[in-house]
Amino acid sequence: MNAVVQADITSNESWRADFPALQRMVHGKPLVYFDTAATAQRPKQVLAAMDRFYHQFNANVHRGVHTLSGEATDAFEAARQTLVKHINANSQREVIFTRGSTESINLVAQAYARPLLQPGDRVLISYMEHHSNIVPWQMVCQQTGAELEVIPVLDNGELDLDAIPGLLTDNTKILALVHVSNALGTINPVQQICQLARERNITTLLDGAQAMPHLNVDVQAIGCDFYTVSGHKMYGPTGIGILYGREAILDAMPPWHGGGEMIRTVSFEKTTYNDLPAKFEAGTPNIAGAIGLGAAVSYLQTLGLDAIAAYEQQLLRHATSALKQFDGLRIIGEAEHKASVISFAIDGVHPHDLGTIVDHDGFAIRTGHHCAMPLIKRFGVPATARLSLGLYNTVEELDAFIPSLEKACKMLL
Ligand code: 7TS
Repeated sequence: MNAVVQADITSNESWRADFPALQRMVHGKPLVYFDTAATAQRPKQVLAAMDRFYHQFNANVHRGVHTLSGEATDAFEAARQTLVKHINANSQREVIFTRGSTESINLVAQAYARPLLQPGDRVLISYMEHHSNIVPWQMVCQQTGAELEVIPVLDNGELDLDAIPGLLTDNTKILALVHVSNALGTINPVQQICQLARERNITTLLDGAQAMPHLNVDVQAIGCDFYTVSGHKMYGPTGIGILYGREAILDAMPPWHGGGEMIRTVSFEKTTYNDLPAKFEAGTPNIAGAIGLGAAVSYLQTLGLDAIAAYEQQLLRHATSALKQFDGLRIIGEAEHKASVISFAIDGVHPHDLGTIVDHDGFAIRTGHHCAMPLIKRFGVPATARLSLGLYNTVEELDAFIPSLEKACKMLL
């Protein structure tokens, strides 16, 4: 390893110190948190921003003339503006606060796709989707008579890019694709794929839940129509995320949820709707969550996503080469472009048993199908164990994991 790489690897001590939860012990051992893809830990900057809201200016947004309501509204809208800039949306009208990627995808399926789709139309997804980018489309296909088509995945965990042009037919109306796979770590060439879809007038939605903590995302450069974000996977709070949508499309869509905030006038005869983004934000939003998400974005910007990505890539390489030494261990997903997620299976060892044993050594890993059942089945295993690494993990933690894994295998084999 050269000097530059060494310097990068040891540079995360100050980052790590920002995460209070990492100080705790589990079963008498220091916690090693390898489950960031399920949900990340939060830095104190995010916790402080949310705390400030509740301690100092807790009030509802967009509706009071009083001081606190004004302050809450300003902080809420400032958070939106932070996200607008971060993903390079055109304006605040293109950034809708939702509960996260799941809700964002359901919003598009019900408010955009449902009125559009006709029997015989097609929705194209891929084999590596999280259930939240499968089930909403199955539901809307059942509602409309449209059909679901699936892009295959190759043995190395990459999308079968050669298959895509043939699947973009005249009947294909929507392509919904994950940007970074939660189960394989694969980073898909979304810009190239969105270009192919755009040439055929196919609307594109990207599930960005796992991309946002690892990559600089520029929705205009990618050229997608919709992009979904989950705050809790990018060091922000749970229960908050966004839907990015191109303004012309959002404008033409009917609202999804009805209620306060999304209206301009209401009478029993007729309701008129508010402008974007309020049209899609019925009810009191997760104000503290939005403020926390804004703080998480600012935190990532301060560290720099390029620096984070470079550091995580070193962790990924280190973990991959250490795991490859293991007899009977198979890494599932070895795409050329990967985020710091490693799924593996060990002959004769059930991942759940493995996860339980290493937990006693303080290691939090995820085991199971990772809400991607068709994909895990495609690789011929019932489940995998997954290490998902964040900006706070270290080489020392990875090195400590290997003896724990060895111990678990000795007990289980
Ligand atoms: N899309 C991807 C790619 C995901 O990884 C997840 C959650 C979701 C969508 C859903 O996000 P939510 O914030 O709406 O829940 N993935 C995982 C995981 O890998 N382990 O637990 C949850």
